[in-house]
Amino acid sequence: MKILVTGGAGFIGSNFIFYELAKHPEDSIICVDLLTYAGNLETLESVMSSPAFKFIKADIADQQAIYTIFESEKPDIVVNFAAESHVDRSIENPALFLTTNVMGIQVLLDACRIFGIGRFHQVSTDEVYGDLPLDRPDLLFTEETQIHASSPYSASKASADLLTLAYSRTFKVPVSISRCSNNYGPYQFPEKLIPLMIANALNNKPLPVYGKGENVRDWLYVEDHCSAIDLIIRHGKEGDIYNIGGNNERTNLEVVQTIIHELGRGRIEFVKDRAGHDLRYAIDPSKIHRDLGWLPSTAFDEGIRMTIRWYLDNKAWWQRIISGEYQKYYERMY
Ligand code: NAD
Ligand code: TDX
Repeated sequence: MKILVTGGAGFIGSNFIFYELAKHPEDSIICVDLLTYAGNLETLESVMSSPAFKFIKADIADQQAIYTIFESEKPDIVVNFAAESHVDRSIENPALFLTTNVMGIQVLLDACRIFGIGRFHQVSTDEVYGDLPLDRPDLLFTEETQIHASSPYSASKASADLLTLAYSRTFKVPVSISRCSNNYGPYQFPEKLIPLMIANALNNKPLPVYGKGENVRDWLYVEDHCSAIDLIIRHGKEGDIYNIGGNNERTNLEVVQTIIHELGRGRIEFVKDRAGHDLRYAIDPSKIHRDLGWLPSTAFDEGIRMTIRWYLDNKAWWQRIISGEYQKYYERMY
């Protein structure tokens, strides 16, 4: 089987490529990525020379480029990770989020419709459901929860989900959607909470916690997200949505304090809150467990230790990022 993975030079996409090549050596992967600030070919170094892997630099919103790839490569499955993925950047520049996350997916779905596909899988997020109150731990997002996006990022991802479902109903494109909670693990860009805090602590910079640090996120080790997507694209029902999460809720403050404890260093600085900051995300993953037998295999305490170890062992990877384009953005934000 030939799997076209978009956004494979980013955090989750690259981890998915490693997972697939190891688990299904009979399959081949074509990675299509624009190599934006978040895409890093260095991450894919270990698979670049594999005969089962091919990299193509292209923009998912570039119709001609995408049609040419579909025509020449004839993929069996498309897994779409490509996106602008950072909420704070979407508050700074919403337009880019619409171009990639909405127009880009329309181009991909049209390509699937025109050239044919076995499955188009959209990698979505729990953020499309909006947020939950902090004082109602009984409430969780299910697949039936109404879409209620808060940020330009989550609105663009919700639009992508709606387009995916529309192409399924109108054009009978075989689709599936997964909505996952916050991921963490190796190769995450150091603008997201966990790698930013690790990098700042190691660079003797303050750890910027938004507001009072009371917001809650539901954390999942990236490999568990990859195993869930692998199951959905092979055994998931066409047209279905699957929530993915590990029942691992933590306040931001708890996460940052864990990192400080594990590293033995780091100083918190409470900073201005994010505009429209979602209070709490919490996924009910019972459908994917019931229907596909999926369960996460990495507990948070173990996952955070493995992640910290990875950032300690791979300083060159993230130090290069911090000294480059990201630095300019970082200076504008703080
Ligand atoms: P990331 O920012 O690390 O990677 C995104 C990748 O997409 C980069 O390699 C980038 O170069 C590429 N890209 C961006 N615009 C492109 C375009 N126009 N054409 C082709 N490639 C383009 O993101 P991530 O954290 O790995 O997230 C991957 C996907 O998973 C996203 O769709 C995101 O919405 C979703 N998701 C992320 C999380 C999370 O916690 N990180 C949770 C749930 C869902
Ligand atoms: O410096 C920071 N300080 C801080 O307190 C940063 C970067 C974040 N935060 C807070 C904001 C959030 O409550 O930490 C929490 C996590 O922030 P992010 O890492 O930016 O993630 P989040 O906004 O929750 O979105 C993530 O999860 C869902 C991903 O970035 C999305 O791509 C995914 O869809």
